[in-house]
Amino acid sequence: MIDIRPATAPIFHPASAQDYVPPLLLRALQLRRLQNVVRRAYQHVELFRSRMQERGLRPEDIRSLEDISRLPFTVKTDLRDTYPFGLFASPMQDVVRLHASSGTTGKPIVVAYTREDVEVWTNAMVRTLASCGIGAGDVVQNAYGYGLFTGGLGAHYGAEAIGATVIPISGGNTDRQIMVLKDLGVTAICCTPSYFVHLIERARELGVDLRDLALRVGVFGAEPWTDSMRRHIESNSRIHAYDIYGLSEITGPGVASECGCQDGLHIFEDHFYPEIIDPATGETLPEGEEGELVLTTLSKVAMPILRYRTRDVTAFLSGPCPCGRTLRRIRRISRRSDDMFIIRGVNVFPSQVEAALLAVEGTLPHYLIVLTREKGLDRMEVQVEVTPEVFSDKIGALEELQDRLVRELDNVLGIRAEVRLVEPHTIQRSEGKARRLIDRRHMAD
Ligand code: DLL
Repeated sequence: MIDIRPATAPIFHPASAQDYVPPLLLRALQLRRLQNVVRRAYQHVELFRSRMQERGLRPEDIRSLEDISRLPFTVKTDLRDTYPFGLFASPMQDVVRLHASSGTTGKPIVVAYTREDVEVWTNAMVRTLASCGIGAGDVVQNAYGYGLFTGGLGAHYGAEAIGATVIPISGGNTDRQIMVLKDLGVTAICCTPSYFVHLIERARELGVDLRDLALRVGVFGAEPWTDSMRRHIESNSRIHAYDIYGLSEITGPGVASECGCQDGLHIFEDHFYPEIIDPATGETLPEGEEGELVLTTLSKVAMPILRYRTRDVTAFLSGPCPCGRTLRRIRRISRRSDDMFIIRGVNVFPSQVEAALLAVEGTLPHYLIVLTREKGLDRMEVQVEVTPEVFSDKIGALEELQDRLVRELDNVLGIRAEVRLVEPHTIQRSEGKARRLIDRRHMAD
């Protein structure tokens, strides 16, 4: 049994009233907002207008929510191709904030907010924090990066607006993070899950056991993580670890959040309209089927986005949530469709590797997948750190652990991977999004 501090009584914040609206009212609101946003996109953004015209579509043709499927998709390259301001629907005079997200290649994408957009974003973050059980009186250590990344300022505005005390520490400087956690009576922390795993470990080295502190909630997101990782975090820190989701193109954090039930993330549907499609055909999938999440901003002024293909893979959860929220839930995002790699003909996602590794006792949740090609043959090596106890044990124990991991990976993935056990601290720690995969196969071509 995981020993977790009891949650405080559920917190209801007035901003969360929208989380409980009867579905019929919500649908009516969504339709009105969808019609507005389509009109705005059509009038002010050349790309949306020309794509709609190509389909013979005019804003008045959107008469029901189902009509959304007649609209064209938007993809990441559209944001790159129109860099920097091509998708703005407002003059710069009305834009009060710019953020940017650097992809792995080429130019970043730039996103814009009017004052009203910042208010909507803040409202979504207040509702996110409230659903994670945070309210006035909490002391929130915000270790998401401040800057062009949306995590830092997004969480900051939400935490301030909810009436909590915010410590804007940003990412990095781990020893100072631990001092602050301990000395300033921090009750909630916001950061990536991988960074929190690092904090737990470093705290232990400094003689601090997070289980003894006032910390009771973690608001984790910005990267995929598994339920096994949640169990590791909760049992090693005695906090409730919640998953929050968002992306710069749509607003930043605050698109969806878990509630106290920790069973799926509620989408703030009054601002972000979700669809799940078959990534191959673009067709909308029936409820419960796994596919690509597509989002339309319903309230964005400066940069409305129609049917954005997130590449994030999930499914709608059916049935009402015991928390009483009427907002639809999605399953936690375990992967991106473009995360997948193919090794010897088998499709593999990093999250499957994580689940396999954490199922075996003696490993730490620090791992790296390295793909290489030798004489035309793909090789997959999984480097994983082992606990200091295992590492200092006899050679035999290490070999046995290695065999167990190879077998577990074979079970889960259906292929044989090589496993390299490494000492604690060998794999580079990240202060933000962790890097789990290095693909060196192209170098051999
Ligand atoms: O990561 C916004 C954010 C900040 C979300 C803080 C949550 C907390 P981007 O840098 O634009 O924005 O990256 C967005 O990160 O499309 C997903 O692939 C991934 N992602 C975000 N949250 C989660 C999550 C921020 N909870 C991209 N689970 C998204 C899995 C996530 N993946």
